[in-house]
Amino acid sequence: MGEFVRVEVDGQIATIRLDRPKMNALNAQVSGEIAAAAAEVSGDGAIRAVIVYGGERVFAAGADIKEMAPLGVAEMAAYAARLQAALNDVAGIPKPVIAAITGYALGGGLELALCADFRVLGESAKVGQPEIQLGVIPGAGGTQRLPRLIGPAKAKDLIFTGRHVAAAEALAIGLADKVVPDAEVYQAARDMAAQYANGPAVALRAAKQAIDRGLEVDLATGLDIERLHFASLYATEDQKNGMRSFMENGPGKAVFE
Ligand code: CO8
Repeated sequence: MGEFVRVEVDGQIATIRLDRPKMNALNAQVSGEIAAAAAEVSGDGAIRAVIVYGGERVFAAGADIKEMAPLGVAEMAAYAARLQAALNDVAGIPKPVIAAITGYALGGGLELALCADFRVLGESAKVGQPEIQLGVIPGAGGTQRLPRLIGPAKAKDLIFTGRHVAAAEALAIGLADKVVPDAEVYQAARDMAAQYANGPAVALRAAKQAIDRGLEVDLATGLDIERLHFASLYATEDQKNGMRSFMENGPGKAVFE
């Protein structure tokens, strides 16, 4: 349990809760606590889906500018490496992960949200990569994960201008997966998480890893990755149970442990 990042477990769903007033700015300590939280939820087999949440008011306004501003080049390289590593740990959580976003998700805050599988936004949420206005560029995955999600031209528009994107536009360009009234963001994320929490955990992990690794490699390698994961699932009880259930009861009736 960190000072600024808590893991709250409710049934099969864990919430990684950022809580560093006023804006959940991501300083070095928060980076370390995010990495620890990602390790905790990854390693606990009872947790089947994860929500990343910054509370009712703000998701995260980015890396801590006051902490970052005075650093030299070498210090900055190490600092950025730590934040990138922490966000890689979130991206690598081998279960469905949903970012529940109220208020601002800017800079490193949006980069954290990009490490989730899905993003639920409140109607008045604002997201963006404003680093250009600080004379720098996104440094925690924004130049890489954002174009992979919304395409290079839209990513360049957001990164070149640094503008704040409203929830409706985020939905239209695929940066948000769902927009709901502000007060319903967390519950909407829980509902989404609950859809997956009862699924076959090993197959969900294999699907996530095949998709995410596949996006980084050529098609032939991606198909190799897919096939190896597919075959390995024949070692699971879920595969036997899922196929037996289809043959005995028809489609969609399997209940997984
Ligand atoms: N870092 C540190 N403090 C912040 C940050 C931040 N990113 N954002 C807000 N704050 C602080 C403000 O300084 C203010 O502090 P105080 O009350 O002590 O004066 C408090 O939070 C409230 O902020 P505002 O008064 O500005 O509140 P508003 O509601 O008027 O505005 C905004 C909210 C729009 C979020 C505004 O604060 C803002 O634009 N913040 C900066 C957003 C930004 O530029 N984010 C990108 C940061 S850079 C980054 O994320 C790079 C990531 C990758 C780097 C890789 C290595 C780490």
